[in-house]
Amino acid sequence: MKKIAVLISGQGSNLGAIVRASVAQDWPGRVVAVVSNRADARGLQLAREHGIATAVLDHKAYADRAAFDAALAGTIDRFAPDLVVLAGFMRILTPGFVARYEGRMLNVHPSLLPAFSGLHTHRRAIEEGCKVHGATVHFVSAELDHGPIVAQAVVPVLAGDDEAALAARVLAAEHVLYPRAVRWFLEGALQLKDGRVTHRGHEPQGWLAEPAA
Ligand code: NHR
Ligand code: GAR
Repeated sequence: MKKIAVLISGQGSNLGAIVRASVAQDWPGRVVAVVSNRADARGLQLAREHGIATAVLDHKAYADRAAFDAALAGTIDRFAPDLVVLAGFMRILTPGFVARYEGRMLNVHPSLLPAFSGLHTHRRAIEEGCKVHGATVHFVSAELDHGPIVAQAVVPVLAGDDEAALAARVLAAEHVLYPRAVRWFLEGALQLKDGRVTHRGHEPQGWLAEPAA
């Protein structure tokens, strides 16, 4: 059984989607640890309810990013994960940290990369008059939100959408997208070559998200 460590900062709905899918679909891997930089992250409660080990490392308790990342790596490595999953994790990671987990760390970003890297993606997509928006799962590289793209889901931007409405539509799409991408990784279905990711079985890696029921 492969081991997954999930890093969170907030509600952990993507964590929940991954945990549920891993059990329901009997994946060859399970979430064994959830690490948060915030003690009040809702996702920690969810992890405890599933009997998953948790750890909290408050980034404000460390002198700088390098010190935080060193402590974070120490915590993660105690669980010897095969895969590190960022799920709403809000701290930029140092190149040293990223190198340690190269090719085995995924992130879900709430935009169709390379558009809108960074923060406030939904607000920016509305301001630009975009008609579609979405989410991207990518391998994490040292350059923020620029790692090799694994999968993308597209959602419409509807007239009258505010930031919250659009964020909710993207999040629902993430709950399908991210578990699928993580499963592909665990199955060994992903091939990373020359900065591009392909699915060995030629499954589509991008799609229009189903509208929520
Ligand atoms: N680290 C590296 N090196 N590369 C990536 O691709 C990363 C990463 C760390 C996090 C997630 C990312 C996202 O999906 C992610 C990808 C945080 C920020 C940010 O500005 C930006 C992008 C992402 C995560 N964080 C502020 C900081 O100073 C803090 C913001 C806050 O606490 O609210 O670290 O969007
Ligand atoms: C998700 O939309 C994720 O893409 C985004 O935060 C949300 C987390 O939701 N990530 C970032 O903005 C990273 N900077 P969750 O905690 O319920 O999974």
